[in-house]
Amino acid sequence: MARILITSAIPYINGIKHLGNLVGSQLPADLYARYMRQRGHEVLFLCATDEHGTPAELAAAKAGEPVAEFCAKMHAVQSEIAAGFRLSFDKFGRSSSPQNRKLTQHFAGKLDEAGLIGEVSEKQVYSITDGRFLPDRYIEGTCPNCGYDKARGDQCENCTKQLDPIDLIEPRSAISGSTDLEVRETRHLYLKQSQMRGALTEWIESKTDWPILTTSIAKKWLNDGEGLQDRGITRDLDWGVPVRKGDQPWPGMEGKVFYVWFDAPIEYIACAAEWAEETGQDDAAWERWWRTDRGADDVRYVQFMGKDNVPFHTLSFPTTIMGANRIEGEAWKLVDYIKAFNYLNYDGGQFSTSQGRGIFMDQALSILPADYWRWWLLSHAPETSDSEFTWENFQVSANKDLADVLGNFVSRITKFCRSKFGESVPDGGTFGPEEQALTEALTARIRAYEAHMEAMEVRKSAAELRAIWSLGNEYLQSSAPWTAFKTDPDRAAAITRLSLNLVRIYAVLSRPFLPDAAAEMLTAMHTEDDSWPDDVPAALAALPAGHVFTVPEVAFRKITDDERDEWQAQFAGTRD
Ligand code: B3M
Ligand code: ZN
Repeated sequence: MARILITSAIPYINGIKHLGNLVGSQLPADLYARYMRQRGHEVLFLCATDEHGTPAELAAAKAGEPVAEFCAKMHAVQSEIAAGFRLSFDKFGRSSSPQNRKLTQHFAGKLDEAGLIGEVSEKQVYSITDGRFLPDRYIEGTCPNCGYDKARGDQCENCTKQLDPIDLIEPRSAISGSTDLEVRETRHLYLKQSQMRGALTEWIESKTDWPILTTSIAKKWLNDGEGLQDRGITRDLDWGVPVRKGDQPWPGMEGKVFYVWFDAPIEYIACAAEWAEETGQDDAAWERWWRTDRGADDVRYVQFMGKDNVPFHTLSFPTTIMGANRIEGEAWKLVDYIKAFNYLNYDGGQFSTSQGRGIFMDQALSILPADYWRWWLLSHAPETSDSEFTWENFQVSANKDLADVLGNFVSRITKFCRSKFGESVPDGGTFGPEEQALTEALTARIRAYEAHMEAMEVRKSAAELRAIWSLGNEYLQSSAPWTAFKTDPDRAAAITRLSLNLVRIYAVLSRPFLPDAAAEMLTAMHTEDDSWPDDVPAALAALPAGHVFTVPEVAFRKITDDERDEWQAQFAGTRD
C-alpha cells in the first residue's frame, strides 16, 4: 500500500467552469484518486477555488457584491457542482483561507532568506477615480497601429499587436471608464527564478517518465530565456494575501498583496492543512503529506492540469519549493509526476468562459446525470492532441457504450434470470471451454486496464473498460442461455450464474468512471462486496448460488435524435 497525494489545478473563483476545464484537471484527477483508493492505497485528493487577483475583484464588482462575499458564495456554488459531478475531493479548499495566508507569507520569508527575492521599482498606471493601480489589461484605448477603439493595454485584439499601456491613444480605465489616469512609481518584489535555472533543468531532465506534453512545455520555457525571467510576485491590489515576511511586516510593501499565481499553488499545501482542521486532526496529519522530514518522503505526489498551467507548475512553483528548501528546517515535497492535458474544443470552435461559449458544468448536470458526461469526457480526454465535443459524437458514444454495451448486458442477464430462475443466483451446471476462454480474456483485459489506470492513460483505460464490457455481451451471445435453457437448464443456470457475477465485477471496475451506475449495480446485486478482481476465477464466484438480487432500473437510457438537436440548438449561442 502506497500513499498518494493528488491535486487538481484549482479553478478560478470568478465563474462556473466549462467541460473543457473539467476534463483537463478535476475529472481525470478524480478518476485516478478513485482508482487508487479502490486498489487499497492511502489517497489524499485535494482541490480548491483560486480566489485572488483582479478577475475575482472585477467579477465581484460586476455582481455588485463585496469580493469576500462573492468568493464565499461562488465557492459554495462550485462545491455543489463538484459534488454533482461526483468529484471525490478529500477537501475542496479556498486559496483565501487563513492557512494559505500563513503559508504564502512563510514561503515568501524563506525565499527572501535564501536570497531569491529582489525588489524593483516600476512605473504603473494609476486611476485616480478608481483609487487603484490598473493592471495592463484593465486599461483600454485606441490602438496606435490599427485605430481599434477597444484595444487593451497589453495587446490589441483587432490587429494582435502587443502594446504597452502608454502606447494607447486616449487611455481609459476598463473598470470605470475614467480617463483620469497618471503614471506612478511603485515598488514590487521579484522572485529570482533565473537563479534556479540549473536546478530546474536538472530536475526536469530527470523526469524521463513524464508525458511529453509536460516536459516539452517545461523545456521550451527553460530554454527560451523568455520563460525563466524573474517574476513579479506582488501587486497593488486590496484583495489577496497581504505581503509579509513570515509573521513580520515587509518594509516598503505595506498595502500590497502577493500575485495570485504566487499564492495559488501554495494552496495545494494549505488545502491539506484545511483538511486536517476540518477533520479535527493536528498539524502532523497534513505535514506527513507535505513535509519530507515528517513522513512525506514516501508519498507519491501527482498533479493534474491543462497545458496552459504547466509552466507555473514546472518552473514557478518548484522554484518556491526548492528555494524554500535551501533554508535549514524547510523540507517541502516536490511533485513526482505531472499529468497535463490538451484542450477540448466545442462544436467547431473553442470553449470560452469569457464569451460563454460551450457547455458549462451546471448546464451539463441540468440535462443529464454525471455519469454520461464523465464517460464521454474521459473516453475522449484530450491527451495526445486537442479533442472536440460534438453532440453527434456524444449521442453515439452514450448510446453505444453505455446503453448498448454496459446497460444492455446488465439488463439482459438480470431479466433473463428473473424470468427463468427468479431473482436469485441459480445453482447447478458446470463450466466448460467457453467459460475458460472468457476467464482468460477477462484476466488479460483487467490486467491491461490496471496498467493503463496506473499510468494515467485515460483514453486507453476507457477503451479497455469498454472492451471488458463487450466480453460479457459476446459471451451471452455465443453461449445463448435462452437456447440452452430449452434443452439443458443446468447449463443455462451456470451461464447465468457467471454472468450475474460479471455484473458485480463490472460495477467494481467501472466505479472510477461511473460512480453512480456502479453504486446502482452493486445495490441491485444486493452486495457490498466491492473487492477488486485480482483473482478473476474467484471474483466470478463471489455471488454464490442462492444469492438474491433485484433487476435494476435501466441505468442508461438512450439520447434521442430530438434531444440531441434540441441541445445542440440550445447551446449554439453564448451564455449571458
Ligand atoms: N486557477 C488557472 C485555471 O483555472 C488557475 C490554476 C491554478 S493552479 C495552482 O486554469
Ligand atoms: Zn490594433
